[in-house]
Order: sequence, then C-alpha cells, then structure tokens
Amino acid sequence: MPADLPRLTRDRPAPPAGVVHLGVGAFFKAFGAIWLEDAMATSGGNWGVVGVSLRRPDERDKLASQGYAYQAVELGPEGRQVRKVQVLRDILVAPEDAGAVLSAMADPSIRIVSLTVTEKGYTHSPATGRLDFGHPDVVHDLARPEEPRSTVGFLVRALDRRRQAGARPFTVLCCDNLPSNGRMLRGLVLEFAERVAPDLAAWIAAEARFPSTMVDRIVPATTPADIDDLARETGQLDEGPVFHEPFRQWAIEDDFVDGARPDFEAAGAQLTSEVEPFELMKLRCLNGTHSALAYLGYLAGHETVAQAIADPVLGAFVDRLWHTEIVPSLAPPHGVDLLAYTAALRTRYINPAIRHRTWQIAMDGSQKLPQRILGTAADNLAAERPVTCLATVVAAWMRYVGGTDEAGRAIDVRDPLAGRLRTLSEGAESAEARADALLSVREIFPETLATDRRFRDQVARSLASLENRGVQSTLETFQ
Ligand code: CS2
Repeated sequence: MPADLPRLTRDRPAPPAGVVHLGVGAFFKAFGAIWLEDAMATSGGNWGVVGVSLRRPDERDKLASQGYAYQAVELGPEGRQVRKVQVLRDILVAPEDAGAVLSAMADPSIRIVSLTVTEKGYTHSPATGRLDFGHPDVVHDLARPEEPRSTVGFLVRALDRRRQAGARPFTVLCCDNLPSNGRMLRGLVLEFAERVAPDLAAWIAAEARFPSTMVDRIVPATTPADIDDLARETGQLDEGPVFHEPFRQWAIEDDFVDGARPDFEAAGAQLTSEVEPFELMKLRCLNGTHSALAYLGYLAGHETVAQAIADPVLGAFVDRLWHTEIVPSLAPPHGVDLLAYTAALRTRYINPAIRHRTWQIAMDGSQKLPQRILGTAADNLAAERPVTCLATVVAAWMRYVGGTDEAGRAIDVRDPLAGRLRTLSEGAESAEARADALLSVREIFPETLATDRRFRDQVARSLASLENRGVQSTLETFQ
C-alpha cells in the first residue's frame, strides 16, 4: 500500500444526531446508514448517527481519523460505483466507556436506537426466543446495571434513565435476521426489565415501540486487499470502506414512538403493518439457502457463494430446496411472486463481483439454523410436506461443526457453542449417534422436531452419506 496517499476526509458536517446505532459493522454501513442518508437527502430531518461498538474498538480506530466518513462501493455486473457516506458522527466503544453509551442513548434528541448486533448479540435461546438468564453478560448486567455489557442490558438501562428523567422513550429498531425481530426483542427487554423493576417493564410495554423489520442486502466482510485496491483506484486511503451488491430491500413495521422517524418511504423502503410475511420469505428463501450453500459449499471446497451456486450439483440442490421445501411453506407477502423472488436470488448469488465467503456465512450456525431451516422443517412436517433437503442442510452443518473438511483439513468453526458441539460430535461413534447427540442440543432443536422420526432419520441418513461419500455424491442422489 502506498503509504503517502492522502486520507479520505469528510466534505460536509454530519447531520445532528437522531439515531444511536448499536453494532457498527459492514452491514450497517452499507445498509441502514445509506437509507438514513437517502431519506434526509429527499425529506430532511436530523437523523445523524452516533455509532456504538459493543465489543471491539476497530471500527472507531479505522474511521476516527477520517471524521467517520467512509466509502460504500456498489458492485454491479456492469462495474462499480463509489459513494461517500457521511451520516456517522462518532463511534463510542462500549467496553471503554459504558457510561458514555448510556448518556448518548438517554439524550432526548435521540428518537431511534437501531441495532445490527448479529443473532448472538441478543443473549437469547435461539430455539425459544426467550432471554438466556444464564448468559454471563445477562448475569453481569442484572448485578451491575450501570455498566452494561449486553445489548438488552444497555436498552433497559437507557430506557430507565429516560423514564426517570421524564423523557419519552426511543423506538428500538431491530435490523437483524431474526423472525419477528422487533417483537422478539421487545420480549427480551421486558423479561429483563421485569427483573429490574416491574413498573419499568410496564412503562416500556406501554410507551416504547419495537417495530419489526426485514432487512436485505448482501455485504461481505471487507478484506485488506479490497482496501488496497480501492486506495489505488481513488488515490485516497479509506480504512473503512464497505462493498455491497446493488440490491437492497427494507420492510419496516410502521410503529414508531410519537410517529418520529426518517422518511424511509421516500428512499424506497416499504412501510407496512404486516412485516412478518416479508421476514419469513427472506429468512427462509435467502438466509436458508445461504446457510445451505455455506455448509455444503464449504465442505465441497467452494470459497464463495458465487462458486458454490455455480457448481451444478449444488445449484440443482438449492433449486430443489426452494421449490419443493421452502416456497411451499410460505404465504407470500401481498403482490409478491415467490418463484420470481427465488429466481432473483439466484441472480444475486451468481454476481461474481461479490466475494461472499462460505466460511463467513457458516459462522454462528447454532444461532441461525432455527429461523433459517428448522422453522421451515417444522411447518413442513406439520403439513406432511417433505423435509429431505432441509434435513440434509442440518446434516451438513453437523459435518461442518465436527471441525474437519472433506480433504481432512481443520475447519475454523466460529460459534458460541463450538466447543460443546465439537465434543458431542467427537464423542459419538457413528453418524447416527452423532446426529442424535447434536439433535439433543435444546438451544437449537426443539424437542418436537428433534424427536420426529421423519426428520431425525433423514438427518442421520444424510449425515452418514456426507461422512462416507462426501457432498457431491450425496447431492447427486437427489437429482
Ligand atoms: C448471511 C447474511 O452472513 C449471513 O449469515 O446469510 O448476512 C445475508 O447476506 C444477509 O442477510 C442478506 O440480506
């Protein structure tokens, strides 16, 4: 990297703050931040963003010396488009100063606290959607509410400060890939608040708002090579660029405290009273097949989604998964043709400019499988529809968390339950025993699903086949 390149700078001041965003990472920078900027460009408003990193200082360290401006690079089939995003005002790092984060959230000029903290950031049990009171961060935050560590701990304490100050609450805008994400987060916040003080819980239940949303844009992690290439191309060093596909979709339940929100509609978002059909469609059709391509693709030696979907055997498997098991489980949102939707997904996956690593998507499977794969399987079983492909995705995940790929190389499995999953996998003497051992993890698999013979037997069969014959020949039997 030529060290003498000038640093990217801001060319206009950030708008006054109206949003605190928890979890400043590539997805927020390429999605929420851009919608906010677009909404302000058309309709005005003070919706500048104070970002919060709940874990590491990296994002602040990269962006501080460029005034929190960065570039968003759209990677289309016909080339790239670079845009400077200037909506971020600051980034606070929670472990360095939890008090500063709480003060920002308690400031009455903040009307929205939005979140992209990933599935595991909610300290809940993925199978039940209830708060995990045994989680070390939840235990900590109940004991020391002034110095929270968890997302839920921050939300409850900040809302409490506003209540005590006689201020209005903020709207909590969840932007993670969880089913009924706003409603679920409201439940977690109320469970926690109930333990702190029942009257606080009652105030939050009555006054705060937690709209559910469906968010969609593919944004792979930025690599050092991406940063170097962009610097060479633009002649400026930007340490925090993001790279994303052209497509974006945001369906938002129109339920904000005092109706205070940016004009998202002007920027093309869908404000609706019924967001659930959008969420289910996206989680099952997109994220479900993303996870399928991640586990099967990684095991078969494919580095990216574009490579995996281009593999004829994997591509045919994903088509079958959509058409015979996912689409039949869904009631489409009004006016949406699900076959056109899945065809468009295929085109998005194939975009070779997007290097979305299967390894990245494979992360945190224990937190992702329930809403991406298992809900679909449970619905299909209840309606006597097939689960063969869905069970095979679960088997591929089991093979993956075992920690060795088909060429005998170690897999760097990242998952909050990684250690336990590995132990269960290694302790079992056959594929069948391994399937049963992993199906017994109740944070992931509800008992009714895990003990359903139709599902359990297919998982065991597919796992045995993946172990003995590999991905390619296992999937060939589906053709
Ligand atoms: C992906 C998502 O990493 C993952 O698990 O499935 O981040 C996916 O790219 C987005 O949800 C697309 O909107």
